[in-house]
Amino acid sequence: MDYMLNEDLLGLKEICTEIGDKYILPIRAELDEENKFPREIMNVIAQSDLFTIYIPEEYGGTEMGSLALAVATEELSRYCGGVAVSYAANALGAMPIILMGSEEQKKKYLPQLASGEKLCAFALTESEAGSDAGGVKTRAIKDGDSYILNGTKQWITNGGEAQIYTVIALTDPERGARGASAFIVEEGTPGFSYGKKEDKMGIRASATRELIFEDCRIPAENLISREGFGFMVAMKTLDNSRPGVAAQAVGIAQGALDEALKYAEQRKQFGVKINSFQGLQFMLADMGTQIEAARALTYAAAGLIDSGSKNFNKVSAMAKVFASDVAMKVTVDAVQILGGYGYMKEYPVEKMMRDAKITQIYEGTNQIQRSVIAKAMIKEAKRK
Ligand code: COS
Repeated sequence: MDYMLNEDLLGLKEICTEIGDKYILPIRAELDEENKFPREIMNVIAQSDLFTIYIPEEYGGTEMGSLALAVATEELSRYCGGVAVSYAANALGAMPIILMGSEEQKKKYLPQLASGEKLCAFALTESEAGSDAGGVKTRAIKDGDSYILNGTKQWITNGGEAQIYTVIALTDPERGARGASAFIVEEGTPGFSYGKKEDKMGIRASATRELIFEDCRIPAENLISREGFGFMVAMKTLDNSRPGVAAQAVGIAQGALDEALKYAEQRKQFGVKINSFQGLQFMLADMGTQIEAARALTYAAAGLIDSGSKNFNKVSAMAKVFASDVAMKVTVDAVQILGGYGYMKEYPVEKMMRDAKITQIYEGTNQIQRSVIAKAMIKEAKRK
């Protein structure tokens, strides 16, 4: 698929390959084992200007776009899904400001995020509001020139590591999803603290944590867009970020296929290399074909966003659902090809299998994606 990438994107991919070889590969097993956030790698990513690619030029970014973000996320994910999501979650967190923030908010926050001086996170999910994003309970009550936030956000990627949070809270609970609003909350604001850090099945290098707001007073100017626009901000953010999850899935799957190919070339049984067996060749062929198809759809979705189209939520969801299902299947097959060794922690494929699972769940479960896709298709059919 490299033919789909111009010189800039190939150069970007090469930078990520270098970061992967030099900084991620040697420590990915340790990060996984110890549930350790890759702070040093985030610094390297910042020095390599990778945080700039989704930020507009006038705010310190390089504005390379969604395809560039997908390429970088994919390549980092080939090495470690946990490191890659720690990177990509910054784009998710910054998206509400990029899409709907005021000029003042953009000027204040985006340059710090582009340089990597500060990390960012997006806080929508709560214990009772997962797929039902409109069911959030966190309250934001206007009090003079401030809003006072109360509530708990759950499973926030980069929680406790980021300094800037975009948070969805209800300003008008009577109106349900239409009463939600989006806010910027900075680390260190009195009344804002972190809850427990989660112990996860996969992507263990990434930090997943609760955010607790107890009478947390933030300036009214930290409201993104207008009161009542929070659900829309969240939906638009997710539409934009889902190709990133797809890219993560493609990268994880590619990493697993690379390992399976390497092993099948070295491993001998019955006196021959196991890649000479047709049964195994067919598995490899299907894995490769599925990955290329997922990659093509992911690049198409990201490319559609970059084209300026406003109508990408269906394709965005399609890429996410397809690529994540491929990643799950491919990583399970990679473990199968490595057999007993694949099941052991000495080999990286069991980690890749664990890392792949979340891509079917977060940023909207694959069941929700299918419902988004179907709704869009039915709407389109009615228009014809
Ligand atoms: N872009 C812009 N607006 C959107 C939208 C989108 N993608 N999707 C919905 N909306 C608008 C609708 O047009 C509707 O507006 P009005 O109230 O003005 O009519 C409003 O938002 C409510 O839409 P809807 O009735 O479809 O909302 P639902 O509660 O049925 O939920 C889903 C819609 C399921 C798609 C949404 O809740 C969702 O995406 N859930 C998954 C959330 C998620 O990804 N969570 C992961 C955590 S974040 S890492």
